[in-house]
Amino acid sequence: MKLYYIPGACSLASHIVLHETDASFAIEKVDSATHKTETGADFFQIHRKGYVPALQLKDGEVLTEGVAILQYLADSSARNDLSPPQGSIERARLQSELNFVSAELHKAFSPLFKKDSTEDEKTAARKKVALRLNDVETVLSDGRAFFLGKDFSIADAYLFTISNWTNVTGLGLGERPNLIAYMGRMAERPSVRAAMQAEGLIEAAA
Ligand SMILES: N[C@@H](CCC(=O)N[C@@H](CS)C(=O)NCC(=O)O)C(=O)O
Repeated sequence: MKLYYIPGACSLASHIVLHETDASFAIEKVDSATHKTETGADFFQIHRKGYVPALQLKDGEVLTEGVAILQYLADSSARNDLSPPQGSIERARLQSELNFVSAELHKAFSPLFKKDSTEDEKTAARKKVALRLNDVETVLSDGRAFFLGKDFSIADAYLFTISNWTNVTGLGLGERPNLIAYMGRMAERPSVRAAMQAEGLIEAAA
């Protein structure tokens, strides 16, 4: 398998889960400005919408949309603890939180990254992000270690990746002690460190 990624973008969630599964995979960087990959390929020829993540499977099919990629990686892994079984209420809760991160948190950040956003759009985006992060803080305030409870799931890879954008946008995590502690725990997870190192976001341990 090959993951097309932009360093620190939402594709980091898929990258983290690839490390969780011990799958055999390669990564290829995409330049967000030129849409060329690091081997010189035109990324639009690989994924017509031109955005990451895109996961090229062994048979050549290119799977897109982060939530679908995360679920596919969990379901096709030898590990059975990255996602609850199909048909269970726990699985439905996972889908609920994956959709929350995708539609409510991830997309709330978008105006902060667009060059042509107005100041009003950016102010509204900051408010929306704050509202969504407050909700995450409420969820984590019962002392749970992970987003869905006591166990790591694919939702954590996605929540960590998007919440980490509070760094690059200068928003910070604010007065959210549970989220701050959660982000600290996640940042120490070997899969998170491995993916972040490979994307050049953090240095390798000395
Ligand atoms: N709906 C897509 C959105 C993916 C997306 O927003 N990708 C961004 C990075 S986080 C991207 O590739 N932007 C560059 C571009 O659109 O050219 C998903 O959830 O996978």
